[in-house]
Amino acid sequence: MDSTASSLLLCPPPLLSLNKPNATNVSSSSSSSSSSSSSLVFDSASMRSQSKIPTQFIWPPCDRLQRLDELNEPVIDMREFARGDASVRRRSAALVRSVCTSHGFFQVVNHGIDPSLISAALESMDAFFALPLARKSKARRVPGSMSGYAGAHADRFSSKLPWKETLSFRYGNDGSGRPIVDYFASIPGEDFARMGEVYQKYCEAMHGVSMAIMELLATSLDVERTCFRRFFEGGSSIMRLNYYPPCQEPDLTLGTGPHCDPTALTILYQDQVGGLEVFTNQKWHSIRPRRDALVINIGDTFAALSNGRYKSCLHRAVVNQQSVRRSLAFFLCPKEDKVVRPPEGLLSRGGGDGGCGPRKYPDFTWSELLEFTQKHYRADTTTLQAFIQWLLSSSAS
Ligand SMILES: O=C(O)CCC(=O)C(=O)O
Repeated sequence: MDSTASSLLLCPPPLLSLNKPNATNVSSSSSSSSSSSSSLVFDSASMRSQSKIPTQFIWPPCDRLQRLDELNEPVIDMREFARGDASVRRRSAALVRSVCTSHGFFQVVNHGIDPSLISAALESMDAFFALPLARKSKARRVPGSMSGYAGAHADRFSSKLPWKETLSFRYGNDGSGRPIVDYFASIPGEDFARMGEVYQKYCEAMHGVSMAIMELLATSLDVERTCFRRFFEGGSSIMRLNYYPPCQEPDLTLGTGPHCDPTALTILYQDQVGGLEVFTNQKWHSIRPRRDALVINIGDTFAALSNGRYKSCLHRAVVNQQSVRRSLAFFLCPKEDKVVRPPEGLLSRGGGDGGCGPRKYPDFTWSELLEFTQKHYRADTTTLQAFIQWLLSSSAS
């Protein structure tokens, strides 16, 4: 993220208390905090019968600034990259380098995912989110867990709530078992078992795409082709289904607030409704949905792996008055104890020859960043900077 741009156009992050373990931007005195006893219940069907949205969903004007243009970046053809000759591969890598140094967003086509698998994943979402609240609540996320159903994240926060429902679960690629099938089987009900099969296949497919993209990113940074693939071996990624109901006052709220993903790489499929926006050149830009494309966002962990050469993509999602919008987000994560450190090939080049100069971030483990975002900090536009300050202050004390 471009911090200059964000300080000009985005709400400044709340002041942090940086003493581990109490560092938080959601401290109990903050309006962002929530106690489970006072959680708002997000029942969008009944909320829609009211003319106004509850105040907890109203975002500050600086976060709601209108988008201006569409972002029309060229898309990357993954088949061409995989099968093309050296000059084709160089061209794709150069394109990726240019967008990742600028804003960290691109789209890929010919990614090899069967369109019927994407349709099945969207249909399963429809079936899940159409269930009565009491049934969905059987899968409710329990505090401290990454997995489960959440309405507007009202179990964690009490202001700037996103106008959406989510279902999240983990996908481990250590080759043991079928974790998503097992997760869905643990939620009572026949329908859930079928959904587990769909999302197991979907995550396996997304993991495959993410590894191909890691090769593309390695080529673009001119480091050993498989170094990032190997880095993510045995990791436990996160899948999130985002369901955005229509909203009677869409200009006052957001479906997903402005943030950079703390994870390494996000692969997002958005349906044809539209709503994803990316911040670059000091403006918000809409991303026109493409049926054939997957959206790729660089996340904070990859920004650190590239020693800050690549930007973590600052993005948000808006809602509308008429239609439900759905997105499928796969967040690639390394193994929790993996030390996040740029590859030697990048560091040894220093600032010249496409290198990236002195170290920009200290070593950290993915579990430290995950814990920071789960327990101490609500992911926003400056998560990585806040995390590094927290890490440094805690190691100094
Ligand atoms: O729905 C979208 O387009 C964006 C979702 C997103 O940013 C997220 O789930 O973190």
